[in-house]
Amino acid sequence: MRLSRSFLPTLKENPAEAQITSHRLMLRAGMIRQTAAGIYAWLPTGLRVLRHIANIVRHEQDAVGAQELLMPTMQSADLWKRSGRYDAYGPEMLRIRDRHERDMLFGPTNEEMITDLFGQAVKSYKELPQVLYQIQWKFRDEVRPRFGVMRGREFYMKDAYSFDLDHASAVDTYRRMMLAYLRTFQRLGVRAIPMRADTGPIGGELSHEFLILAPTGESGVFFDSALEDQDWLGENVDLNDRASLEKFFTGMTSFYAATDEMHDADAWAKVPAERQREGRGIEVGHIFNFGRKYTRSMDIAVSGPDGAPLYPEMGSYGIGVSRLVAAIIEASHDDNGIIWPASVAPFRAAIINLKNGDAQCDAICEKLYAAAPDDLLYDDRAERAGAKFADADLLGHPWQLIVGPRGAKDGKVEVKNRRTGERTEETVDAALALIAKIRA
Ligand code: 5CA
Repeated sequence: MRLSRSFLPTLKENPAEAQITSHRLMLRAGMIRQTAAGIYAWLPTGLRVLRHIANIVRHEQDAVGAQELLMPTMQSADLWKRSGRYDAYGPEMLRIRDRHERDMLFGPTNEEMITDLFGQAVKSYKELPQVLYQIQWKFRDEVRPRFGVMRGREFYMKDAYSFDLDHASAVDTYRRMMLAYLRTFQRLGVRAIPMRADTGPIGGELSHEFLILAPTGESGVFFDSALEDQDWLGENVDLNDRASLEKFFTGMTSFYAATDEMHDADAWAKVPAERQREGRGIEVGHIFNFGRKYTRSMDIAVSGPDGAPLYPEMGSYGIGVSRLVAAIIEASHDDNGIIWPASVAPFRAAIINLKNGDAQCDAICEKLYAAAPDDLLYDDRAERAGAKFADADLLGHPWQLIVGPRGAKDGKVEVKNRRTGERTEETVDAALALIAKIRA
């Protein structure tokens, strides 16, 4: 992308309406704009990050055998009347009446719709287990939408739903999903700590929340720092073996982790003092096993081994994809702007031409840019160097490839690492190799 032609409305000043860093930086970096209270348009740079996150989420869901589908945002109230949640859900549900006076709603979540779809298609226990997911917009009419996309009214969520024959098999599914989540967050370049959670209105007994540490988080958290040191991508788990899943899960849950709601002072006291971590966290994911709550209330059964009707055990598994964009920024920024983990950065690197129109500078920049034009941001504007550096730091590209007349004479590019601030002088070929390496 050539910056001179991009729709990238950055702001120099801090917008008055933003109270937390991520909201401020997302507005300043031209990623989002508010269009109504708690409702945001995703501008090109913001959308790139949202897509990168969604793709990593998708990849790890597929890896544990979940299948993607896409359900509509608009739902019929009849579905929710069947489960009894239409009245129970309260004012957070946006209710709409169509021209035929039919009650509709903008989905806040999809348990009812997926259970109905499942019931129409699956008739025999032999077709279980099934895990289905979508990445789709949700609407919750929050009383106090705030902090930008962190707590929006319209937000992007990955929601998965599982159907199993019995409780033991539902627990296996839950554990596979747990592993998928840990791997997803690790690939996103953040640490999200799983904590035992209250099941709330969704119901059920087995539930974990995933929290990213940040001072602006809404929950207090207590955890054993050993959880931050695990390499979940390297963890060898046989997804088809119950004993292997159990070993992984008991190992993981043996480390203390709880939000203030579930905190247990006695268990906490047993964690070695040097490993005790206390702080605040942002909830970026939540997984639940709720047994037969919806299959029973909506009367969705398959025929069991003996021919008798059998109500599948269910779970649901959410990731706040749009909230993650803000949460990653809360966890990874400095005074100058965002510091993107390479896996989700809008661009692999920025190319900064310090002297547009200089034949050598232009030639090197064009050569670098040609290596990945869709994935590099080439600052070819007729701006001062200082303004270009400030924008590159604000936007948070993991690398800056700086081309000035002095270096260009010798065919050299200055390479700056945004996170460490380290600068090295490289040949054009070395810079090209770096471009190839990032997110390859
Ligand atoms: N049906 C279940 C899981 S599929 C469910 O809805 N779970 S949830 O209510 O916990 O939402 C899942 C995730 O969506 C949360 O962990 C959070 O990261 C995100 N989320 C929830 N409400 C909002 C909101 N108002 N703005 C942004 N993200 C939100």
